[in-house]
Amino acid sequence: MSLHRQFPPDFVWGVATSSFQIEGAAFEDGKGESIWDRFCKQPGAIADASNGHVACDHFHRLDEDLDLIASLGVNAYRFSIAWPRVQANGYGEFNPKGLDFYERLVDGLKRRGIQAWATLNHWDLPQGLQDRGGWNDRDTVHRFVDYARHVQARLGDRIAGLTTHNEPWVVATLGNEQGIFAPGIKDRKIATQVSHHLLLSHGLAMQALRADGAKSQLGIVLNLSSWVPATAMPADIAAARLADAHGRRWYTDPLFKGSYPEDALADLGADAPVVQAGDMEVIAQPMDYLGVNYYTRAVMSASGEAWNAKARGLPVSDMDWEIYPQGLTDLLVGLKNDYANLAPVYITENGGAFPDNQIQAGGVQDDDRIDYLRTHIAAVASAMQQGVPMAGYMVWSLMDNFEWASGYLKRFGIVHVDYDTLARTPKASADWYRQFLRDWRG
Ligand code: GBH
Repeated sequence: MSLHRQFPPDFVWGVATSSFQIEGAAFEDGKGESIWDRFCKQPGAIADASNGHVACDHFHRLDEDLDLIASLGVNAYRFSIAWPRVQANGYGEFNPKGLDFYERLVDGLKRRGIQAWATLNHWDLPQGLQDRGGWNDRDTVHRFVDYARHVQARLGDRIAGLTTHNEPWVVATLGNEQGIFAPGIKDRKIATQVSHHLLLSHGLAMQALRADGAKSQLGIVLNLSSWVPATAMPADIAAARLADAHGRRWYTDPLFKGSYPEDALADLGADAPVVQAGDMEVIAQPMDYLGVNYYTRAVMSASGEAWNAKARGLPVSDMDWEIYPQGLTDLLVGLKNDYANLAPVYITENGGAFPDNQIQAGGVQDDDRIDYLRTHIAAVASAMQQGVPMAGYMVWSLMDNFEWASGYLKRFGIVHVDYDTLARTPKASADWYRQFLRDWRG
């Protein structure tokens, strides 16, 4: 059966972006500094020494970008709201002008018949809160709940899906343990406390938003992989299991079972987070959906040696991440097997960075990206056939953008962005996605 026929008529198809990566207008209309604005100033932090001051200038090109999204034929658009735009310091006064922008965005989507999927935290925490300890400080949890309620009060009636956090693992581990992302802290004890506070703020926000009469579907987005051993040796199998505990079950167990995994806790020892009575029950609020971001699998060995897919001649993207669609099916089926109460699942990000060396007279012929998308969408179909409750799929990303520590050097878009002129040009993959969706609609 052809691929598009394998998806039901109510399936949600989208493209995804995030505020810091596309908006620019970093200090306009009262926007405060975010931890990423600050982190970009740290020498060596960003590969091309760039920042988010202009990015794709989406803030000033909203209408053009809305038309672009509509031209793809998607029925959903996933974006994020920059907290420091809505509340400069993350505490104190809210800035109505900040929400004006997102109101124009959701109204523009509504006019075009496209569902709005909004994420409240895609990493750009107000620097004002970081100065008070950031996610390591339990008070930030309550500041987040206030911010979430404020956004819902103004826009909630026009948002189909509201996501508390994007990839808490990245914030905790890359931001606070490895220090390669903002805020650039290298402390495992802090990182685990950060992860706990992110989860707690998710649960408290879910409760508060529902008490306020939420009209949107509420959930969280996790970056998940398929953790597999490099060999059949017991030590490698154990290493893969522990990596799965830290990377996946650390988040999915609290959300669906109300507890942290014992093996990860034992491994953390004194670095385990401080958990107060009642926290775990709050985190385990039933969710309307789980968002999953998938890019690659993770191959683990007991030696700790990194798996170099490229050196092994395996297919990789421009991030050097292995292209492994089967890992997406394995991951999804694993979630269904591990959690009887699993919520409907949306793939909220999937896509690949590919170098821009295929620019031709007519545009960008990114066949490798088309292959990536087609094979991963097929992997979703396969999971669905195996009983995983799949509800949607969103491509990362609508357009080339600020790829965090890689700056503007890595391109994930199905639309090309010329960073001199800021012109947008759909790549062949955008045409492919449009045609795929046309076929699916029938
Ligand atoms: C997502 O992060 C973000 O939500 C999005 O903003 C970003 O632009 C996009 O992906 C592309 O990066 O490091 O070799 O072990 C994804 C972050 C990517 C972190 C895969 C873990 C594992 C590969 N994750 N990564 S490796």
